[in-house]
Amino acid sequence: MHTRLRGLLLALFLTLTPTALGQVVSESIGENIVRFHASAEAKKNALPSFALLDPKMPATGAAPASFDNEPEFFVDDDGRNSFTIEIEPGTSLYGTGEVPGPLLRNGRRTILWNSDSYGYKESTQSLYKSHPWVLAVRADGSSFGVIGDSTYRIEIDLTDSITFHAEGPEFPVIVIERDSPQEVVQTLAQLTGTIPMPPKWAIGYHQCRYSYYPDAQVREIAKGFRDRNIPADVIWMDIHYMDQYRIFRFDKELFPDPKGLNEYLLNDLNFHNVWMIDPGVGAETERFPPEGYSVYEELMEGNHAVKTADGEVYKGEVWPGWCVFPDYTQQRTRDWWAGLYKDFMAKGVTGVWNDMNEPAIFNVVSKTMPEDNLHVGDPDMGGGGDHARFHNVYGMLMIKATRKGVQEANPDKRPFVLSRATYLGGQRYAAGWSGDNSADWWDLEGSVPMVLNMSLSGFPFYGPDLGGFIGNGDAQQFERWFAFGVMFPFARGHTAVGNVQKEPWAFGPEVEETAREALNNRYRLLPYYYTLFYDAHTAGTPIAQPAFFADPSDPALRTEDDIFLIGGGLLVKPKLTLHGDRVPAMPRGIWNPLTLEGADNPDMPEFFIKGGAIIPSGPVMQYTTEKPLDPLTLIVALDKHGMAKGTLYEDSGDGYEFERGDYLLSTYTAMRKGDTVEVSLTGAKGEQARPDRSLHVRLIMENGEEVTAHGRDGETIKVKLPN
Ligand code: NBV
Repeated sequence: MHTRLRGLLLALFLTLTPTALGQVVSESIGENIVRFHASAEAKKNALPSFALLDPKMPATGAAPASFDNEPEFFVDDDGRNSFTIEIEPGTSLYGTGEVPGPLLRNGRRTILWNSDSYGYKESTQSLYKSHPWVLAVRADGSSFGVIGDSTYRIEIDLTDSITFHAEGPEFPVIVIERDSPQEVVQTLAQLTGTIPMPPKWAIGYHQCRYSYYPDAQVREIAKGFRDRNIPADVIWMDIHYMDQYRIFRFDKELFPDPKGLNEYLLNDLNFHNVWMIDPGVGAETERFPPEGYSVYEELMEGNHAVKTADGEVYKGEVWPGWCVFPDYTQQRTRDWWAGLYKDFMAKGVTGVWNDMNEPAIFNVVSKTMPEDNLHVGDPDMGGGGDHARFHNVYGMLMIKATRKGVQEANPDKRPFVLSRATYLGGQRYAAGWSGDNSADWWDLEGSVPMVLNMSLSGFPFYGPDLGGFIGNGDAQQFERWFAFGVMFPFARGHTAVGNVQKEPWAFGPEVEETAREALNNRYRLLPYYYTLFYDAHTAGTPIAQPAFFADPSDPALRTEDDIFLIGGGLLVKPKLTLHGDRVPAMPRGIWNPLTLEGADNPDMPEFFIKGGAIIPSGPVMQYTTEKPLDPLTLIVALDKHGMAKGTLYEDSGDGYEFERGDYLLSTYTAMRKGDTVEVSLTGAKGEQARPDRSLHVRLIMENGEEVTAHGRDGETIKVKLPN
């Protein structure tokens, strides 16, 4: 090329891109998964990944020549390392983790910086979690996903392209190309990890409050569920159980015998328990005389604390007053932290709740620790660095350590940990919730897209504080929220100190009845939910799914967040607005109205089953392990070919024997033959013997009417179609 022309073109290029960088390096890290670096230098200096299962994931070869979805790297006017991926018209953008507002993220800006965002609303730019991830669905339904693999503060700008601006050094960009959004999300899970299989009790209903105390109230609330026949599995202990807010310590007056309490809950009421642990360790001050708070002493003696830029132990104010903070970037500190759970769990604790782990700090404008604080950082995470680098992964490293501790304390049980802060990939360690929402119709409605975008960001085990954390709300709002909210993967009622009581019965008999019906439905559908958790664990398939998953090429569904799917087969249509004045777009094809309990209750959601789906269900139970799955009821809807298919996963509900074959994964198939439908077992995996049990079939017709038939599991059941 003529030198002057080349010069001109280069000048033009440089004016168009704020600061163009060197030659982009691209490499495959899987089939149609390409990792891009801004330059060879950037590749050489890339920090290990916190998101990926393998922090130093090796390249598998050169990027395919056909892969043309390439980021353009540049440095923006603020000096931030940035990249842009252009999108074709008709491309819908989702993900970006925990975000307020609608499902569709086109036109939005999100700032990834884990923040204690009490009372967030649509304009809040940073919530508690950071997911540098965008899912893009093109007009034809083909899809791609983008990871901006940096832990620093990132601005994701989706105003007219996919643009990331990160405050730290140059970082790799990973692009996943697939035929459908489902495959992109599954591939994200392969790269960043799937959820561990939860204990079965954790997919039941959870009752929480900030806080139930003293222990007598905990007993009374748990018993309140059993006396009223309202299903529930777990009761939660918030910070008031602690002795002067000191973690791993119980208030001697309010909770004199935590072991006795936990034993009573489990043995007498079949309730599991979850107790809160925050990261801030109360420092010994005048308020807390040095009479031997071993957690603090060990932390100081073991040199486990996060330091200031001057190398002093950093102190920040949280619940106990001045606190010091474990530096979870070191394996030895995570091991120490994990070890603290030994005695704690020995008190019969069954689950742990890590709150405030952004980390949240009181009385400072930033609401967190200074960005120039120092973390030691093990060599495998690229060594130490400032808080600006580790802020967004602080919570994730905490739950990594917590999970390890909980696991080691009870090696034969599956841990349950809930976290407020986390980062892309954090689904490997804990479930999550949407923090301090409000008892407000905006929050009620917004809880659907929040759950969905987290699900689309590889984080399926998630839900909001049902009924709202901040404020009282009212009976109608609570009733509506509860009625559909217990269908979310993580189903927990919670509210703040000072609010009215918000147990299912607290708003009177009508609301109580709705709550009972809603929970009865959740518990009837437990076999389906448990199977979906297994699918999430093994294949990374999201549990709650957006309507557009039913038909990614239907433009009408791209913005639809008034309805959601549970698995591929069940559609939930909640009553989201006070007057029920919005009509959602429904997916095309066969979706038959499904009658569940409370079908004539105007506050209950409507349910639909997809033509072609078989949904396994069971008897109503008061807790997840109350009864054997007998009868097993298969809810069936035929597709246009007169076929349907579904699976059922069963195991002991806890422990790890399932990894050694002790499970049963059954495939059921329905087929229309003339005027009958035959439902049979067409596949079985796993070593667990098939229980000798009744099998019921509910064949749901297009108008919602149903025909039923009964037999034994393993036999073919024939259902006669009505004329
Ligand atoms: O531990 C108290 C609360 C907790 O109930 C809530 O769920 C967390 O998001 N916690 C925040 C601390 C203070 C809230 C004002």
